[in-house]
Amino acid sequence: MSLLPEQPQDQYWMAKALRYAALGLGETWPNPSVGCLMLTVGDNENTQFHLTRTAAFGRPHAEEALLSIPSLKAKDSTVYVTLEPCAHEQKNLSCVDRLIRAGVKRVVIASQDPDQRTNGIAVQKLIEAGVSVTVGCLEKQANTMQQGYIYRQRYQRPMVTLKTAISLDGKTADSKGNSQWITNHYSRRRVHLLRAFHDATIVGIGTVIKDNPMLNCRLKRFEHRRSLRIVLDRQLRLPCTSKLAQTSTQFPTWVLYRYDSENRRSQLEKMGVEVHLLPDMSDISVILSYLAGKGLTRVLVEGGAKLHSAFFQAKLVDRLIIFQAPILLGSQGVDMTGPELKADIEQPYRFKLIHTRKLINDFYYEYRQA
Ligand code: AOF
Ligand code: ZN
Repeated sequence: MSLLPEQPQDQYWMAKALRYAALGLGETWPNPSVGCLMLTVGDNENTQFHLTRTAAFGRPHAEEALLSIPSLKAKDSTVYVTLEPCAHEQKNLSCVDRLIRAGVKRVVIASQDPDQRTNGIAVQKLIEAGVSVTVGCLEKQANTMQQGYIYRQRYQRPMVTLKTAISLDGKTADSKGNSQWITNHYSRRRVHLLRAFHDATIVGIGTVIKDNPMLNCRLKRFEHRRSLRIVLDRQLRLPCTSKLAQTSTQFPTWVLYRYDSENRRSQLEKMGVEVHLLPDMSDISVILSYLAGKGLTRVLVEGGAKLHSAFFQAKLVDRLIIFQAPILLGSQGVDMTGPELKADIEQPYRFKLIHTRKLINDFYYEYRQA
């Protein structure tokens, strides 16, 4: 296999494709959100670029969408893709065959596809067809952007983001359990964005009973997003009067449960809630592998303390996002984790700070597992 080195402008174009692909996160599962950018030469010799990404629900793929642009002059073009083009044929041609058939001259790939039906095969096919191929352009950035998809392929689990809003003294609610207004408007908008860019938001049933949350994204321009809302509810206690149950035909809602109560199950199903019986709910990794089996690639965990503890304890928090407000809630307030989480200074749960942002009076902190 003979790969060619990067050229001077490659990173510039690939960065554009990556930024565009990132906008599709949360709506393409079970597929990755792939970005595809093609450089063509226009009538007056000027360079033009065309940019597509994987469509909502995963089809059409980015390359297919790009190659169906009317009057596109794909012959002898250069194509940038954030993931190796697929090599498996289903009803239609695979993306790699489409690119070859279109006569593209060069393909620059950020990252190889961990899907065994494609891994390395597409690269080989392109080379054999006489296309110049470069692999690894902005690979690290691509792997971060596509982490959810890569984790589902490699580890059979989605990538996990845990988000919480705390006071200066680390409390998520006051002594009465009130938590609605800890952080400001800007922080809350960011939370809505986070929901939109994840495939699902997960909460424990305790949080649903206490806060009666909606867990959807209510930002203009993102209202069409339909991220799943998932409740971990061992005993199927989700009230039919909860906002989640009441709005489940509008915003897809799943309940994962362990102990059947036929009456409650059929009531919830009639309302539009999807119920999933799991043989074991004590182990977070079992739950995550079940969700990966259903196609989920990125999940957002939003409380409560008990669920946070379980995710931390299982070392299954890939990304931790904290919004911190400049208030004190006192020692009677609710902690971010429950008493189940045991740690000490010799062996703390450690994270690496990768991003901070000031949101007027609040702070946004983003960590990765160290
Ligand atoms: C591409 N371009 O935009 C995406 C790709 O179920 P299917 O047939 O849609 O195939 C899913 C696989 O396609 C997925 O595992 C990954 O290998 C690839 N995704 N490939 O060429 C795209 N989204
Ligand atoms: Zn494809």
